[in-house]
Amino acid sequence: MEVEQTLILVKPDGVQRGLIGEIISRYERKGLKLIGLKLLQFPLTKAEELYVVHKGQPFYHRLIEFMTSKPIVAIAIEGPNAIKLARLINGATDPLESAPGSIRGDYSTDITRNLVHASDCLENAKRELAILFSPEELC
Ligand code: FUP
Repeated sequence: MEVEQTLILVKPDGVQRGLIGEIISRYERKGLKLIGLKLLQFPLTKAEELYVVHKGQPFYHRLIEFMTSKPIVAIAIEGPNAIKLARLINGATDPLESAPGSIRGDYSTDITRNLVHASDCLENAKRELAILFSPEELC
């Protein structure tokens, strides 16, 4: 059982729809620990850094525009197998595959406006946490 840290983002649609509390409670009630939390307007350069692997994809510009359009909430989470667990709690990217009970499965029908982001592996979790949090911002 690996204790891991991962990055979660509540995307602009989650903030605008008033779902911050509902979303955070999903990770908390699972037993994952919040070690960093902030509301911010996502700077363009940081959004591009986060989604660098998607550069060139047909949805890339739409995604960057969406992520920088309104405030987001960045959350650092820690716990056993936190990376995989956070992605299970979020649900699949495709709205036709996100299971009821997951955040996307319960609240979203759209592949871009899908409420949440979570890092997909240890390497990306480290890289993405460093984009959103300085070491002293993590408790
Ligand atoms: P996920 O890991 O579930 O957040 O999904 P991906 O890393 O595959 O995609 C990152 C983001 O790109 C998604 F959250 C939304 C966006 N995206 C689209 O807008 N259209 C697509 O066809 C695929 C992804």
